[in-house]
Amino acid sequence: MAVAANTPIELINGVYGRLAENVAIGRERLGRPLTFAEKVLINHLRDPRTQELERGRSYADLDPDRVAMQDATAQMALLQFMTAGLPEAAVPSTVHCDHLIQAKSNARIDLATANDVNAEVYDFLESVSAKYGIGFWKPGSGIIHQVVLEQYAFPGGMMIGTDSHTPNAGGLGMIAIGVGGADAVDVMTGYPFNVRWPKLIGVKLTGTLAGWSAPKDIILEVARILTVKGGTGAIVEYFGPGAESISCTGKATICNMGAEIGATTSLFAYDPAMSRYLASTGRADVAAAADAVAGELRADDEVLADPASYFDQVIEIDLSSLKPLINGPHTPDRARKVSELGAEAKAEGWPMEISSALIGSCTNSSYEDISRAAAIARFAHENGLSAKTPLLVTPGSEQVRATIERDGLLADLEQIGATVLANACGPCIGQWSRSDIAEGTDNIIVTSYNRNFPKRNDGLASTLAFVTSPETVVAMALAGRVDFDPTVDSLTNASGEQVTIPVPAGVELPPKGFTSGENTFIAPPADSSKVVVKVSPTSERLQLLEPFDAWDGNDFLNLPILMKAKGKCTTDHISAAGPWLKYRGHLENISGNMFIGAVNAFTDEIGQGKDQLDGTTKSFPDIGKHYHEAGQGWIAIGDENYGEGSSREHAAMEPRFRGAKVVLTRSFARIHETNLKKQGVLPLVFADPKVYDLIEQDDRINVLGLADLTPDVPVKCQIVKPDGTTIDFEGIQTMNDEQIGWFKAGGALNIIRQRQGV
Ligand code: MIC
Ligand code: SF4
Repeated sequence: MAVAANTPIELINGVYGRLAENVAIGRERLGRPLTFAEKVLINHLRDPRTQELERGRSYADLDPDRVAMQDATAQMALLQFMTAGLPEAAVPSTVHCDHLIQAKSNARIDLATANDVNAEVYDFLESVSAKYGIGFWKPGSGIIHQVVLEQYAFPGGMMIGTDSHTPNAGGLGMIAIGVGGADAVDVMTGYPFNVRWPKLIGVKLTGTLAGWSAPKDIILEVARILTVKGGTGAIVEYFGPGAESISCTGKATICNMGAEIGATTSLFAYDPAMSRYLASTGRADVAAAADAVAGELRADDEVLADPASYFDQVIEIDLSSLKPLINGPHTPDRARKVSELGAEAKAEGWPMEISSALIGSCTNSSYEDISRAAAIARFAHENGLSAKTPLLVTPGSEQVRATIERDGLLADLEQIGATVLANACGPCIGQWSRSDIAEGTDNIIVTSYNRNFPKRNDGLASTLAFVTSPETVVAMALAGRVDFDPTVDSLTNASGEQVTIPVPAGVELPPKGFTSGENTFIAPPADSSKVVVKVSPTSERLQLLEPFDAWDGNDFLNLPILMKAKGKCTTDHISAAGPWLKYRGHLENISGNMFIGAVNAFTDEIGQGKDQLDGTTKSFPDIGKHYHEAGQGWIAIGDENYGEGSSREHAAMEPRFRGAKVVLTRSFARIHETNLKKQGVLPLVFADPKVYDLIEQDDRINVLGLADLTPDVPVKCQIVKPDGTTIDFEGIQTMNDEQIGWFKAGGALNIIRQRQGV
């Protein structure tokens, strides 16, 4: 299959050609009008006539139009794909090199360094892409989600991506779902993508954004309302008169950060802003095709008139009264108005000075974002102001970088002291070689990113990170303080005058059009028979995968508790990023980070606990290694929303590799729960959350009746106390028959391998 640097119009026409018929089937089967998300989902069902459509209950088999993978997750996804025995990927797929570039000096030097230090991994990804008909975006092309929005996304399409912010493409009306690599392998091997038929949350937007308020403030407000787990199992569909007032890239910002509330995805209906974006990015043909079916690229009128009857939950936000927000630290749902941050910082004893300000990331690095940030910078320079903190800028893509350079926007930012980094994730994922602050020094950073978990940006536990809009970040960089509210406060310039920053005026799309910059795409060759995929057996960064063992048919008895996590335990806590990104293609080496960020509920220590085999205190990864070598299966216990954040399946594969049998929590984040199922680890949820408190360090856990696992029937479990007494409890499991099959086979990949006869 030829994979190009865009989605062929024939593919899009195919999707639109069957849309009306499938929507009619959906309306008839459900006996009611449909929301936009339902239309897109039904149009991608493998069998729209017979699949069950019960929200929050049935599992659906869907056929996405595309797969996208980024370099930090593609390695494991493609190592798994390689063991499946297929000659090429069954659907158009792409790999994007964005996560592995470390930000240290500037774009040119950092990219050259990345090409050098990551050569082995880039060579592997380029050759494995060539071998299996996958498009390859070289380092420097930009962040996966921005490139997908510019090149591949289309209204009414459906894709999956091995990154939790894949829903960014919802800004262009696509159902785009973040998944682990094993889900991508399903689709690339021609099997359907299986996901729970989602619940639907409707967000009605009225009014228009005014003053300093930006699209980012809408999603920060939604995060405040719904919290980090409020979107779990749901698609968030935005509609209402306010929706049309937001640019396509602004919509993408909102959908992108839907990952922070655990939503399956988020999307907006097709509208003129999307059409303008398509035309500006060289896809007027896609806009024309979408125009022809525009009536079905939106919710039915009845739904818009009476949303409460069709959505499981409806939230209404008046954009005209929405004030600029800033969320953090440590969690993206801790919101307050920018104007209130100073008082809160004082009350909490946080530093008042900002140590660094950063704009960019897949959430906020569009032309419009940079143009608003640059407008502030231009004004500041003309009025004798400059940044009082380091200001780091990561453009979202090579196309955005080349265009903002041509249009003088980068120069505007550099004039106030900004440093332009490579078109990559950089400090958003701990790829920030920061030397100005040492561990233990409390300091505040403000970013236009999406996540602000501890240690996420610079690896320092003492950094407090806040997320806000790019324009607010730049204004705060000029002030250098958290108690600055750009909507009312003024700044003193170099000549001692008071300067008030005017409301930043952005430009939705480049008036002279985009310029594509350097060509960074490599299409796979027509004949890949001569391509050799090289993995050195002595490599520290890449390791071929061995299939995991199948379940041995026995109940799990006397499992020691390797780790009981207290409070937030995100995938960053389970499998840290930053320096560990270099081992993303080497399961054994990356297992050295297993649970190093988790807070031990028995001791409050981070990353270490008691080895039950020898009674000593060790790091969690060392305990895992010891249990593995001793053949001792074990269990991990988690709190609420366990596995929040990233799609990285390493957070499931490392425990699996080291012998985890069960992960038992108060609740799971969607992608992580699926990743555990896919790898053959049993995810269970306490039927009674209070049982979590009864589990002590030296207890063991029994998980019984596994031979009779039945969809949705809770599993009988016991806490075994050191004196042999037991406490019975139930573990809820949410597996369907197919997923029970994955568990028994020792992971979904073993089933694919059996089917392929390898
Ligand atoms: C993230 O933002 O946390 C990441 C890094 O992009 C992850 C993917 C990864 O861990 O490689 C995500 O969002 O899924
Ligand atoms: Fe990259 Fe950050 Fe976006 Fe993840 S959230 S894809 S690390 S820019």
